Amino acid sequence: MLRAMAGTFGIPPEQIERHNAERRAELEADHTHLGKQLARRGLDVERLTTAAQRFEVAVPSWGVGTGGTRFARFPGPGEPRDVWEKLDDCAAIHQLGRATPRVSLHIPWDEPEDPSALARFAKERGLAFDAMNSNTFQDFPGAKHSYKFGSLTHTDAAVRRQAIEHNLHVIRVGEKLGSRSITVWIGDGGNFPGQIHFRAALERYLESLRAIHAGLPAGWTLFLEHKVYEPALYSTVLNDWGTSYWCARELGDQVQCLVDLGHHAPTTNIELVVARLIQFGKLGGFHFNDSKHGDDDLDSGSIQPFQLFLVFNELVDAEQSRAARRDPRFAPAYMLDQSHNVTDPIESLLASAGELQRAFVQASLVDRDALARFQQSNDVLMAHRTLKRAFTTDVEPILAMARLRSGGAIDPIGAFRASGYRARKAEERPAVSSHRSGIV
Ligand SMILES: [Mn+2]
Repeated sequence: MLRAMAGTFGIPPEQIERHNAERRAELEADHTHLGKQLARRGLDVERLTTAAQRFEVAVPSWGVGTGGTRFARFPGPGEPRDVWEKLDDCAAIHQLGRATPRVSLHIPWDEPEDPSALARFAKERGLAFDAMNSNTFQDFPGAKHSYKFGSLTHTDAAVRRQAIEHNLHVIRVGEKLGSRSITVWIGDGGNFPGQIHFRAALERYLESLRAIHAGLPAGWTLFLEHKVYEPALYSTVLNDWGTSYWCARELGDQVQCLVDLGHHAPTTNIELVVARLIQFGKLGGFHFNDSKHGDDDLDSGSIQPFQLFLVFNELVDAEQSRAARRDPRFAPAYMLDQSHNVTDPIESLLASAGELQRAFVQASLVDRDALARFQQSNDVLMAHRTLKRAFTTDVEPILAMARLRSGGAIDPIGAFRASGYRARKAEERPAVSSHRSGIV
């Protein structure tokens, strides 16, 4: 269904200007004060504010709909019913937060009938497309073969061929949208010991990925996303970063590893995984979220903000010491991958983009010369405190000033609530009975 541009889209700019006018003087005072404090530490608040303005993370098309658990889903009023309405919500998020100019599409959940029309629609709203996501972890109407026992690693070559063809189709759609990458996550694995021959399944994975890789356009990147468990509960085929690294290396330069924070065992040291992949030249991107117990898909920075900071500490360190990395093109793709079950998805995505930006700016405060000296002299406590000093600095005035200077809202969630956007959408978008939703 090609929906005309019915109704109004976005937040009226004069509302954002009014919101900012009421807060600008206090923000300027806070920003100036923080600038003086940081100057005493040899840091330039203007440089940090500019860096915060440049920070970008993609939002997932499926993230603007209410998520759900395997038990229930509680839809919110005015939630988007199709990909056009999802882009409207993504545009509102970017309008207020100014950190999310790209959308990551999931095919076939958000399959556009006319990709060129969707690309124009997005451009009119100041948006572009990030990595494409293929889905071979569930069956869709009309499919000849079922993925019940696997997709790219299925024992039957015909099922593998169908899954390969789907990925090639997703790449073709992505080309029309201006995307430059595809993320492949599969649900393949086993629920019972003995069900799957571990090594044979991984060989089949590589063989299928080689076929997808052969159809990858020049300039594109293929991201491999690993996951330790779920939906397969005993074993998964691409279970961890080491396996992902080995496969990416086997497949070639256009293939990189993608780290979804929720796809690890609860005690995994994720910042160490990040450092390893940087060192080996294979860190391609992230799916950001947070968790307490497993793949919880909670909002980024909501449970373990220090872990998020430590991940960005590795990223900023790598950015600042180019010689330490093998890959000179180092520019990992950032995307949020969360499920919003009990909050307004727009508010959660605004908050999460802000949390990533915060972790990035805090990591930029780390005194790296001092840290290197403390590490060299084995001054453990001071090395740790050097990181903690950056982590405990309140950089909110930098984030708010970055938003203001980029044309966004000083307090994006406050501005969103005051705008009446959700109530307006609830009138324009009567609820539909069934709604595709999910999270990978
Ligand atoms: Mn993911």
